[in-house]
Amino acid sequence: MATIAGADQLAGERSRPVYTRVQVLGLLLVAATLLVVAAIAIATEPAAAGEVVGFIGPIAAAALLTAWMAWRFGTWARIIGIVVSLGVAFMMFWTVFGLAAPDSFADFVLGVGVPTGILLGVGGGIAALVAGRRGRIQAGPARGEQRLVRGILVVVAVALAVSAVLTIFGRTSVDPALAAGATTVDMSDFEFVPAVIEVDASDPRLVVTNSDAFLHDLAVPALDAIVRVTPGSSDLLDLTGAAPGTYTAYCTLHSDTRVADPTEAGMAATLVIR
Ligand SMILES: [Cu+2]
Repeated sequence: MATIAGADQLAGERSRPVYTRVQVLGLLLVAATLLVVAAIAIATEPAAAGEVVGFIGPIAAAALLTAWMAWRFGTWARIIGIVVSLGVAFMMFWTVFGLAAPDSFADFVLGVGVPTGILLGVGGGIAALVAGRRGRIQAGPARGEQRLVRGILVVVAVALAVSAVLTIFGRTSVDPALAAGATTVDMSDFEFVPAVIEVDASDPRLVVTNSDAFLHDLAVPALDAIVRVTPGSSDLLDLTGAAPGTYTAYCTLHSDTRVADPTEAGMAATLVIR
């Protein structure tokens, strides 16, 4: 009897419902994406890295653990895989906006990897549960499933390669002749430097440089002005004609523009036009 039970167990380990592979791939894609972005953050934003890794690390660990469980165990582990995927979707829904920024590699990696991983984690999990109930079990990878997995990985790899090229070769700088006399603002470690930007009303032009690996912008909603600056780029924001006064400048991607106080709003600064 013991031998038969052992053989059953062995068979159970080797054969899984079809689409289990897809769910595991989804969870691994989420984890891999987050680890890549954590590595970029550690390498390029030392001051902000702790915060980024503190947020990303536990989610990546949960995705990895769940991927292993969905691979190793049965129905309950696939349900946990679906729940964890939905949890990641809830916490990281904003990553999808990165799809709009192929010229900012770190943002685009998140935009491609996390939503794709979530879709596969949920979709693959549900399909595996249904297949398991219908007794559609396989010992090795089914051909259709294998093709799907390979196709997704190729599309992701091509998209990331294009993004890397756009990020590196799409960098912009401001002509030194145009930059002469303008006020410089740096975006570094998810902060504006200086935190109080002072300009003269006679020449309120800003040369805004993004020193981070993530996309930023500088927006002054009260003046209806915005400039988007990709990683490693500099761009000019011309505020000529703006009335003297004190304004709040935001990175709309990393702040709450409804908060007027720049010290409370996230990535924001005070702009003084004299
Ligand atoms: Cu920003």
